[in-house]
Amino acid sequence: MSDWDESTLQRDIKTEGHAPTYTKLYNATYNPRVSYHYNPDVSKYHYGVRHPMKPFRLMLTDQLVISYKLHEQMDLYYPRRATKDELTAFHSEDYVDFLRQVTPDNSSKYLEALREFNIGDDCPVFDGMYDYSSIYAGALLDATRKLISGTSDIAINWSGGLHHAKRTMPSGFCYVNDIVLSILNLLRVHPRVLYIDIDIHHGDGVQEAFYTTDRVMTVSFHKYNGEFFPGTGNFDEIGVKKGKHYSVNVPLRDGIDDDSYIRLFKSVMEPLITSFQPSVIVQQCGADSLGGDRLGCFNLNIKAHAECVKFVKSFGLPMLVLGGGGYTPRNVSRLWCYETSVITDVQLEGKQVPSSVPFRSYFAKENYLLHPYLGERIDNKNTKKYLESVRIQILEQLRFLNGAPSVSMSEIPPDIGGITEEEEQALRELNEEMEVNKNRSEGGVRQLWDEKDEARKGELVD
Ligand code: V1D
Ligand code: CA
Repeated sequence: MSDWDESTLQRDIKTEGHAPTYTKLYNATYNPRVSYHYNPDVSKYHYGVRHPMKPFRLMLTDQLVISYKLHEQMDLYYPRRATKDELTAFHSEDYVDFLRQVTPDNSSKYLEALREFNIGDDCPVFDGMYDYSSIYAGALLDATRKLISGTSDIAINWSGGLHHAKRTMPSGFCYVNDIVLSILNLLRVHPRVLYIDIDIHHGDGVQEAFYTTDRVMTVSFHKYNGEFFPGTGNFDEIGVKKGKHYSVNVPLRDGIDDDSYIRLFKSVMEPLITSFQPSVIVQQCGADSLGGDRLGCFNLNIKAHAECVKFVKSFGLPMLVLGGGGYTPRNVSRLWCYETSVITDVQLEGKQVPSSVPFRSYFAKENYLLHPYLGERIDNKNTKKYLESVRIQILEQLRFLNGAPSVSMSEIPPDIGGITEEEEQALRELNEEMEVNKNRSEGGVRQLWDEKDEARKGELVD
């Protein structure tokens, strides 16, 4: 497709409909099976007119993905909702019951509970709030099952990534913490889970849930000045007990640019992945770290954000890719569509979004470009000296890791449901084998895990 002058030339939509929308890039070494998990019902919910979280951005994203025909490169799933039992694997029963029962019409009967459960401007009671939460959580559990069964190498759920929700309360637009639910499931089969969060806000809910364990390493890049929501995420939050050193925080100032962000991201993540040796990676790709975001204050362009996803993918580990924040819907959808193309190894054709995109007028402001320039809008307060000190402090923290912790599978979390009987049986066998071998050296255990990862692919069918 050419980059034509919109004002003088008529689009020939019929001809354009046959033009290729992407070129497949063949990768000789790694061709992951990618699955895409999207329940269109999630985009129908509404937090309220003045609220910045707009679930319809998910519909816009899906429409771009489909218009570029990226569905041809993935297995598509229409996931079911999460059940109450699945939600209470992390959340308290009282809180889940409250979410199920309260509505805008009956909320006056729940005044005390509204206070107790931190309901307010950020997390209002809106129509269908429980259904919305169980839809996005169900989508991530579906994606997680595909990874666990070994039938996907990378599973995408742009509706997930609501990283602030706590066990007994919502926080920062997040009611249910789908990420924690997903990681609890992954821990049943994976010795070490790495969680990476590039939303501009600190991934506090996920960090808190796994603060005492060395089996989940959480890493969040975010704006930090002690006041910016949620106010946490300084260097000194490193985890406690067994989890000490397994929470990593990268506090950034306003206005960080593409080159500095990518350089810092790679220079931290490369040694971290090599040292922790995760067997699976969950990446939250909040789009509010883009330049021009309604709530954000960084200067990142879409390609820089996506470079972080590409870099993580290059390690060839099973991966869950999630959404998160993002408050300029047209940029959110451009980003997540482009990241879908990076994950599926295709190059999108043309500079403008396809003419077949419904709601194409949303992209008119930047002449329909897929990659509008989003940089240099905010003064960059991250000096070279500051970024170097951030890098050094984090590398210093990584020195305490002493390689990957070996794992006794007796440490798996309590039954959390959502796994089939067949998978349970395969897991029992794996755990028994692990017990037999628990006196092996650390290197041997790691090798055993590799062997088991291979075995699991055949044993666990979806
Ligand atoms: F601007 C608003 C208008 C209406 C309602 C809320 C907001 C708003 C903007 N920023 N709320 C915030 C943040 N809250 C506060 C607190 C309220 N004060 C008393 C302090 O500053 C919350 C920002 C949440 C960000 C969520 C997220 O992007 O990290 C996310 N990730 O996944 C899903 C959401
Ligand atoms: Ca973050």
